[in-house]
Amino acid sequence: MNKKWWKEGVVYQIYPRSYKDSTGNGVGDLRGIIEKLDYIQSLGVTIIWLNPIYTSPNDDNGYDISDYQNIMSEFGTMRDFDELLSGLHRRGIKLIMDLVVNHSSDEHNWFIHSKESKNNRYRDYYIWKDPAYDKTGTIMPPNNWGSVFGGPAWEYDDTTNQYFLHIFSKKQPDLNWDNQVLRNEIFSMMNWWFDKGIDGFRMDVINMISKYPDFPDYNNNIAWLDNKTFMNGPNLHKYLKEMYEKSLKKYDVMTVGECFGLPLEEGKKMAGEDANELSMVFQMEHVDLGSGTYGKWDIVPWKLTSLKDIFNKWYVAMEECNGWNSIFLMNHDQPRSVSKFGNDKKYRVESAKMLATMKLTLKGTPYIYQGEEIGMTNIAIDTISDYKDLEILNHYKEAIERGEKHEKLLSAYNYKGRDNARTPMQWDAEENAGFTTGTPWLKVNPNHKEINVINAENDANSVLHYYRKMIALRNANEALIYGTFEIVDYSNEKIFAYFRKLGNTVFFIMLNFSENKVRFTLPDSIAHSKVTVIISNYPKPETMQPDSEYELQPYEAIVFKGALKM
Ligand code: ISL
Repeated sequence: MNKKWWKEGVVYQIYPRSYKDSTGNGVGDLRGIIEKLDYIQSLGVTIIWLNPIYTSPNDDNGYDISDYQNIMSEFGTMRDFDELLSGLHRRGIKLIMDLVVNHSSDEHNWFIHSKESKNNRYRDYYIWKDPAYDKTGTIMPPNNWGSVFGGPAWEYDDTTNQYFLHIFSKKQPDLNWDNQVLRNEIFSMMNWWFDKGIDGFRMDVINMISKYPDFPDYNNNIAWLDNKTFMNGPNLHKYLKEMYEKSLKKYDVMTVGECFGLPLEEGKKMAGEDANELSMVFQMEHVDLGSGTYGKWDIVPWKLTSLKDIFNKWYVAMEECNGWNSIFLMNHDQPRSVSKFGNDKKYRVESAKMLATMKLTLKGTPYIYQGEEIGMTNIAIDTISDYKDLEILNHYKEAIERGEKHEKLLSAYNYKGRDNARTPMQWDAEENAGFTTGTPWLKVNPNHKEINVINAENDANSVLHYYRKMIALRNANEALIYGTFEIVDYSNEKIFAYFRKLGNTVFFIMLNFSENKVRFTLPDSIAHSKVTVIISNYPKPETMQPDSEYELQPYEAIVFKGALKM
């Protein structure tokens, strides 16, 4: 397996709207990020992923782009961007941008022209279809696909009497990747950013760019699960290879493709070492744990063994193709990791550190989402108008019409809603958490009085200091990057324990995912050996000679390294 900077790096994801507002208009911006560059560097991270900062009417917070080569005015100017990029590079930090090319905004010039007539040169940049008709002759969308954000995935346009496809909101029409001219426009736009000096792209819903050509109806109404419609279509790999040839190959860059509903085999074809497609993918199976048969808002308990299964099968798959994984527990679309996978009440600090230990010791590039490094939690919202996410707002409207109960819906949103991740970054205990001097665009979590960067800096036992140590540990140990991964006591529902091995170096990691004390039988190679305790979230001696059994404290994480009898 080849060594690469992006395998050895640690990524910090910044959601600019919620990071730091430098103007007082309540919206985070590029100059706000520039103010925080020293803080970012102090974490030890080496790569930043910025959520979309391009010109956008913000129907979906920048995931609806109207100009791919300009900066959203709320966020600043291209000069601010250039300053941010050079400020990062000066500090030895790379920058990857969000590439949102499954769809554009309906306010993009391409779409404005595309709508005008059936035979203009932009018509075929988007997916237009004739209406279908039911038995009574009533006009119907071309098929039964629903939009991820509610309602049908087709919008009728009476200028030309056709429907256009929008898998997301109707202000996010899907681009037609079957059109070579459109593809070339996208590749040259990518090259323009690479020539400016950026270091890669995170690619939004990239496995949706190739649709099944006959646009078949779903077999069921759970879109993500149906693989023969708009995901993983027949030309996916052809288009990604073309992107590689016409753009990626010319630069030393990193790419990560966001892929819902991605079969392992497809993932291998994308991220394998010789695939000539992407550096890695975000498979989403583990963040989907806790969703029932009816989808995201159907909340069911999740099991530790399922989490192990997912990490393990993607580990094995990537070993088979010499590929590389991404390791993340949340992003801007997911609830806070400590609220979902840890315990944000009694054991917030312990469990946030335990999750940090896992993220930085699994095999793959780790991603930290802003605020995760101080153990930020979900927010409790009890008024629907305090939510700003269109996914929640659209779902609420439809669900209430169907007769679902307000309380049940709010509790689902409080647990899983995307706004949990998007509340402003908590810098201090002051009003608005030091995020803005104005009115924040989304509520600040009231727990910022306790959970904030200043408090964390001043507390030697904080999640923040622990993150710094974990990042430094991973950066300094090749075995934690390139070493093999081997789970011990697989069926244990409370403890996730595993080896990382490279050459003579062995790490043994034990993570307690429960609020109980748990006795764990150590593998023979560890029991009765003299081992170094590299790090733990509880006070521990520097070396130990553990018995055959080790008792873990609630949410304990402990990493042994040592002269082990292998
Ligand atoms: O969880 C989801 C499905 O219910 C969505 O939030 C999912 O994350 C999304 O559909 C795919 O994500 C990406 O594309 C979207 C954008 O809204 C997300 O923020 C982005 O990460 C459309 O561009």
